[in-house]
Amino acid sequence: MKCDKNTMLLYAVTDRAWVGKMSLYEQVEATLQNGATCIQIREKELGDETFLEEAKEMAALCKRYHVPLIINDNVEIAIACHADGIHVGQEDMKASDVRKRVGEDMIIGVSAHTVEEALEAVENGADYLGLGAVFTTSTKADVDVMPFETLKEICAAVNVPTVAIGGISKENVMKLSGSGVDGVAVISAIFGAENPGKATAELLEETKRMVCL
Ligand code: 3NM
Repeated sequence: MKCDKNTMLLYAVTDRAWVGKMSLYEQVEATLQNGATCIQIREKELGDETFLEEAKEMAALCKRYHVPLIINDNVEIAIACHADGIHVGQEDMKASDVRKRVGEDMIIGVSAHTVEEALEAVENGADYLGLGAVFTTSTKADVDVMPFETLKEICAAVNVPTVAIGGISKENVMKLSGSGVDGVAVISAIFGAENPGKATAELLEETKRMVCL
């Protein structure tokens, strides 16, 4: 499966910091029921065995909703759970090395912060780009806020789908209008919400307005 720009529309990235009243599985199912177009499992602390168990469950869940599952950073887990894709940052494996390991069919996403990084990632075989942080965020440490102009320049410079990330909420998503991004990736706006399903539905409506759907 290759990456379609509609897949980027509302891209939900998990964070178990918000697990409490609902399990991560329940949170993800609620987002799927309310229109998330892509799910990324992002686990920074979990051991490989537990991560793989979770990834397999999530892969089966996403398949039921016909929504692609992307694994953050861990190529071996992505292969083992038959994920649709893998997402890597600038400090992780290069897209060209990931491609050698995962084969032609898996979606490869790469985080980029400048036009140079974006062009290099595409050259190396990225199927989509994650661009951020577009707003200040407390979810990830040490991220710089990307000027709107840079976001716009990157979107104009590349021929792959793009998704904005970082501090995006239903209140500010319209500020990305005119940037050229195909959608938004969020953590706290969905997983930090009291009701992740409702938060997904509301953000989806605003995001559709932002990309003029
Ligand atoms: N990557 P929230 S910002 C995982 O700029 C991640 O590359 C970023 O979380 C980047 O939606 C970020 O809660 C955190 O702000 C996104």
